[in-house]
Amino acid sequence: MVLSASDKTNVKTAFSKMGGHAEEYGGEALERMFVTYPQTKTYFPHFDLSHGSAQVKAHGKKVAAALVEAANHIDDIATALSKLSDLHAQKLRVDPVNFKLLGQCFLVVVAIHHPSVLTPEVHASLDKFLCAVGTVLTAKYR
Ligand code: HEG
Repeated sequence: MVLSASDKTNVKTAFSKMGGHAEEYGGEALERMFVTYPQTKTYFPHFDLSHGSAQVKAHGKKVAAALVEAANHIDDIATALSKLSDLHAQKLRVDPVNFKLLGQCFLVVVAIHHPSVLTPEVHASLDKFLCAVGTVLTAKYR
């Protein structure tokens, strides 16, 4: 998954337009993932997954912060998310298909809140970026 120079610019611009909202978008993306793809709930048996759950919001903040970190270090996402990659590989072992599902949900949330940001080009760049993040988080599975 090679991001071109314009992909990198598109991703950084999109996140800057999201501004401080990225954190709540993480929670909204998670809620959509749990409702639309209920099999993803199996990884969170210890969470309250009901609408408006504080745990989902708090987790969404963490996920979004990791995405922002990756966007800020877009030339070396593997290093930026190295610890998170260890955690997903050694402890969480989330099936890689689920990263695609969360990525799609995140795109939908961006589309809802920032329809003018999500041109086809930016959509494609964000999709590549989210795939790259998923690849990093599943790269150390053995
Ligand atoms: Mg993962 C924990 C990021 C996809 C299931 N995830 C975490 C944490 C972060 C994170 C930052 C907290 C780590 C910590 O506490 O140190 N996750 C993250 C990203 C993405 C992702 C950036 C993809 C964009 N995660 C993902 C998916 C699933 C999943 C698709 C399952 C469907 N994550 C998961 C679980 C935990 C984390 C079960 C532990 C939650 C907890 O017990 O607090």
